[in-house]
Amino acid sequence: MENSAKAILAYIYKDIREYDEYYLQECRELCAAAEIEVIGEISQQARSIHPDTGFRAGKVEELRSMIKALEADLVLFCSPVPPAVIHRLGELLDLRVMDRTSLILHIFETRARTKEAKLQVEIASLQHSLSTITETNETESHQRGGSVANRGSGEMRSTLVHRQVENRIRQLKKELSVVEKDHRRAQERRQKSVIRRVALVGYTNSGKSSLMNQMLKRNGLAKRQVEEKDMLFATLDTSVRRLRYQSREFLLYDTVGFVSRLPHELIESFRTTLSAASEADLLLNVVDASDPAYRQKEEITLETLKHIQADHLPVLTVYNKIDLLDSTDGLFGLTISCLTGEGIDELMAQITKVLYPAEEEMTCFLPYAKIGMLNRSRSVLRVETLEENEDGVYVRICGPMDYLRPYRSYRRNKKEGIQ
Ligand SMILES: Nc1nc2c(ncn2[C@@H]2O[C@H](COP(=O)(O)OP(=O)(O)OP(=O)(O)O)[C@@H](O)[C@H]2O)c(=O)[nH]1
Ligand SMILES: [Mg+2]
Repeated sequence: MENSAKAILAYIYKDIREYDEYYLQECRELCAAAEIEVIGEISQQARSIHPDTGFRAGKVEELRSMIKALEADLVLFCSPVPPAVIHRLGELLDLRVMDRTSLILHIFETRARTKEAKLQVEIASLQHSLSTITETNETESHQRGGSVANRGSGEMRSTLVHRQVENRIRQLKKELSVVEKDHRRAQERRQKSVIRRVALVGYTNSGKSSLMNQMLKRNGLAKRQVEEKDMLFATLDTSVRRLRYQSREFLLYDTVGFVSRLPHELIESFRTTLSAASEADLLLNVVDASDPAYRQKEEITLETLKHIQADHLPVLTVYNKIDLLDSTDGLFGLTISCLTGEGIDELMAQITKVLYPAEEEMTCFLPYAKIGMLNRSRSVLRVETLEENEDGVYVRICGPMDYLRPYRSYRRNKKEGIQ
């Protein structure tokens, strides 16, 4: 799609209770992200969507005149309409008509930088076009009576296209599984290790990458910063960094942001990327508290977590961008600013408290042959004191009960050991 296309937003709703201004506003923001200029809007209240054109006949004529008067080169359907409607309305108006899913896919396409993200987006786009071809075929076949004898050459052609698209998807999935292999291996290694995992989730542009960068700075790892940018879907790939707070370690994952009703094709093909969130021990829901619609966006994140089967995980809600607020009254959660650094230390303390609850202390004597145990659990257990003698070391270790269990048989009071 050419940049700065001029679009008319189309919206159909059943009744006034279904009219969702927030949802429309989000569509306008998505257009801005795709550099599409919204030059007009048209909506209709209707009990059902017209099976051919979405809008009823009179509205279609109104839309036609609007297109002419405003010189629009695109109609974007914000409300869900069947792909066949998009297709036929486009033919009828002789203009590009697209749905919201295609718009989001287009934004992802322009943002994808790595091979993995590019493949994931291409698969999602092809899956979406496949559903369009299938549905358009089915509807047209139904309208013509559906028998094989009634199939026209157009339908045969689309069956062929359907097959070609399927083949291409198969080929791309193979390529993707090769690219993802390394990531999966690293992920499996991390799963086996005892180190805890924290994932940043939240609405797109809420400040997830900025938060990761703030935490990296506090760990003296400013060089390992990730890209933060004032744009929707700046991050499409997952980045992971090892962080430490008061000698407790955890892995922090920064990943793709959410919007409402994230297309299922994207969720499906970004499954490996999103697994960073669904397999974490703790999620940080980063909310842009300066956004008037922050409550809806907070909810959208929780909804999306359900879709990716991550809603059973513990979540800490983090209200970001408080430097833009006069007051933080009414925000029940952690309040931070990635711009000024306010609240970041408290957040890190809170993270480690959730990750490492119920800590215990134990003094043990470890013979030198067993000293490797300490290295293996170093990321979870803290060594408070360590004293060597000829046969081994006396250590006082501190950490979660579960992780201290293997040390029980070495438990020794220092006095006992000396005697
Ligand atoms: N004023 C202010 N701006 C912030 C703060 N945190 C982040 N930003 C800005 O918000 C914009 C988005 O930040 P990112 O960190 O890229 O947001 P994200 O959640 O990673 O976004 P996606 O990767 O696109 O989902 C950037 O322009 C940041 O500079 C903050 O605390 N205060
Ligand atoms: Mg980001």
